[in-house]
Amino acid sequence: MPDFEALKKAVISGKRIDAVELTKQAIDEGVDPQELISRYLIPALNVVGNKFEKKEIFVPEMMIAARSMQACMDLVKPLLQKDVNLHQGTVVIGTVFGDLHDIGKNLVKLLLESLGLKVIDLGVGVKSKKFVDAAKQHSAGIVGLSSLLTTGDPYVLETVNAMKGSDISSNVKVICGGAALTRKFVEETCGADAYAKDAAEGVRKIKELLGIPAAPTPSRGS
Ligand code: B1M
Repeated sequence: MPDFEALKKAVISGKRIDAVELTKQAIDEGVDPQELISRYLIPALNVVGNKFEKKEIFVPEMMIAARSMQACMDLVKPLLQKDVNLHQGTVVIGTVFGDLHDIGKNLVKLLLESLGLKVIDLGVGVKSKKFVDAAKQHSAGIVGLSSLLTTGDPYVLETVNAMKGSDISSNVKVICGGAALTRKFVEETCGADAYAKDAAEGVRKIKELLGIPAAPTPSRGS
């Protein structure tokens, strides 16, 4: 069995080379890449967040841990990119203005691309106008906002308002996710079409909003 606890520890303590080596081992042993991300890599960063909150570590350590996670994600990425040529629709995605966190956004992007959706990634610190302009330019069916900081709430609201007040509002749905957000704020206060608590829910809701049928559940014994 791959040493998952060692992998978590390597990410938490920012030992990038060890983290990469342990990820390679897990991949070689056939561990499911999505499980690797959701059961070990994301929880490792949650531990980092808790340590930061308790002032046991500071921004540089948090940054080094994030880089280790990203190096592991780079290894997992090709395993998730399967049906990239299906073109089932276009999604514009970005982290809201004032916020530089992008690991969650990148994960959502990766999962969407693996389903054959075209993703226009606007990066981090994105202003509301840029979301609207990109949605128009690319005839997107969905605009996805990521927000990790509570100070980002006004920009989430501003961006949803800008999308809903634009002349393309009837063609584009808006979905928001990220640790700072709640369903109530996103759907009731901002009036977005959907909130997603994690990447898997985000992908499922984006498919629903675009009218893409859910994958058939394998029948018993198949
Ligand atoms: Co920052 N940071 N950080 N940070 N950081 C948090 C978010 C924080 C909660 C840590 C803490 O205090 N516990 C805290 C925010 C507190 C708050 O606002 N309530 C915080 C802070 C305060 C800060 C700074 C202000 C610190 C400072 O400078 N004093 C600063 C802000 C800089 C800025 O943005 N302007 C800062 C900086 C950084 C680093 C640069 C060091 C680094 C980011 C590196 C990077 O992203 N490239 C960093 C990190 C790594 C974190 C933590 C530890 C981990 C974030 C992460 O990547 N998680 C984080 C604590 C935590 O979250 N536990 C923290 C893994 C990732 C996969 O999860 O992004 O939540 P997440 O995405 C999830 C879901 O939220 C969802 O799906 C993903 C997977 O399931 N999701 C979506 C996200 N976007 C979605 C979009 C969707 C759908 C789902 O549809 C479109």
